[in-house]
Amino acid sequence: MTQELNDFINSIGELEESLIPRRVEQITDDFANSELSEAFGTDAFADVIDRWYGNQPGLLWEIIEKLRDRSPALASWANSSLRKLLKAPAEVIFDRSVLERNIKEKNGWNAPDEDVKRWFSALRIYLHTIVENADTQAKLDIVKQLWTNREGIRPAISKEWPVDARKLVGLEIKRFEEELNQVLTNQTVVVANTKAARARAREDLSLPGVVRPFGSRHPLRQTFEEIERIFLSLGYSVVAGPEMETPYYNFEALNIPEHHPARDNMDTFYMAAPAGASPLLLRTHTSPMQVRTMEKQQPPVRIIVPGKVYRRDNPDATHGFMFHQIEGLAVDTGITFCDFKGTVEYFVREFLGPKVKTRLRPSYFPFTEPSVEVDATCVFCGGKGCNVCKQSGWIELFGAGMVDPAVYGFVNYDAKKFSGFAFGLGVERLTQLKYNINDLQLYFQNDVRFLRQFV
Ligand code: FA5
Repeated sequence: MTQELNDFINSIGELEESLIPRRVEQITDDFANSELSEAFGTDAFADVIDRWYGNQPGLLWEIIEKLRDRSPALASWANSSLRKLLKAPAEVIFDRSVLERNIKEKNGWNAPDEDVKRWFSALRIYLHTIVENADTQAKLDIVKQLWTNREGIRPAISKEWPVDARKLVGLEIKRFEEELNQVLTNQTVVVANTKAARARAREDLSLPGVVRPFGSRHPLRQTFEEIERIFLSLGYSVVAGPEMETPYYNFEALNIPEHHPARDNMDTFYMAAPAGASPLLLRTHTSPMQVRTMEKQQPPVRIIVPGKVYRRDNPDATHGFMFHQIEGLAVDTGITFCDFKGTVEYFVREFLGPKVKTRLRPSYFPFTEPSVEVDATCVFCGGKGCNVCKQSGWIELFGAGMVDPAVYGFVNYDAKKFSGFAFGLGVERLTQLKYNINDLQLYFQNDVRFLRQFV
């Protein structure tokens, strides 16, 4: 039985869960009906009790704990069903059929005192064993309930004694209960002291404190916040726009008609649309918010638009299929190219440092005219020429330009009265330049060895 039982206990972790209750019940029945019954009345009884209920952790507690580890459902099943196992010794000791036989054989209740005493001393062995081996208050509570509950041992053994035996049994129960309470109280103190001692043993005030690592902001978030701070200080406001756009806002209203070659390098992901509805796409840049903002308000406009954009680009060291941009737009009366240049220079100096110089190179965007690429002197070599700037001394920063009057036509602005400029910053690119990061994919891999450098 013991070997079989040990095998069962060891296998609880792997057994199919639905089979476990049946198996535990079977073991409990076998135990109560054979091992325990056979041992009762012999010297082996104390040993059997000790093996099952004492003998830290004891087979009983071991089964309960294994079931608890296994699943909450088994834990709650175990709590109720193992009560049977806990009651088993008391049932064996006070087996009614044995008592009845005793009465019959002795022709009435004539010499049972030693028997009654023997039963209570067996009960004493049993309950004392589990109390003394209970190492938590929860286990002690289980024992207390086991004695006093409606379904517990005391009610079960208190009833239906022959008149002649009642006095002695009543006395034995009373004596036993006092003793049990005493043992429970003692063990409660032992458990509390052990717990406190364990806690004390763990506390070593001379040890250095535990350093809890703080999280930190992602480098891209830091760039966003830095750029937002710079433009907020110039009187810009921050607005957000939808990542799912219509082709109209993403292209047409920005002066990029269908079949215009400028769409080629901005291929993206299109959503299926219901028949007749205009398809939606993942925006390829933050520029659609220029149009959406101007549709809603008349100048003066000074906004920046941080956000995610998407393109059908293959991921590599300088490209992602998802990346971040910050759009800028300023429209008012009398805004000139000089204002544009001054703003760009101020931004670059604030972002990359006072020593950095800027230059503008002619470029092309359908929604700005003239269009430029803004370059900065290389932050790594100070303009002397190095690997990063391919010996040119300059690094390309972002595209920009004066808003093309054609765009004003889409938003009902008077192109004769208003003028302005726009720019589109690639956040990954600017962060790469600022911190000399050679691979854009690092931003998205969540490797703490990389991220920790930006704390
Ligand atoms: C544009 O997207 C324009 N909307 C910018 C603009 C706005 C111009 C307003 C004029 C006025 P472009 O396609 O060059 O431009 O992209 C802008 C920046 O996004 C690039 O400089 C680059 O830093 C970044 N970028 C472009 N494609 C990728 C990509 N696949 N992965 C990461 N960054 C990218």
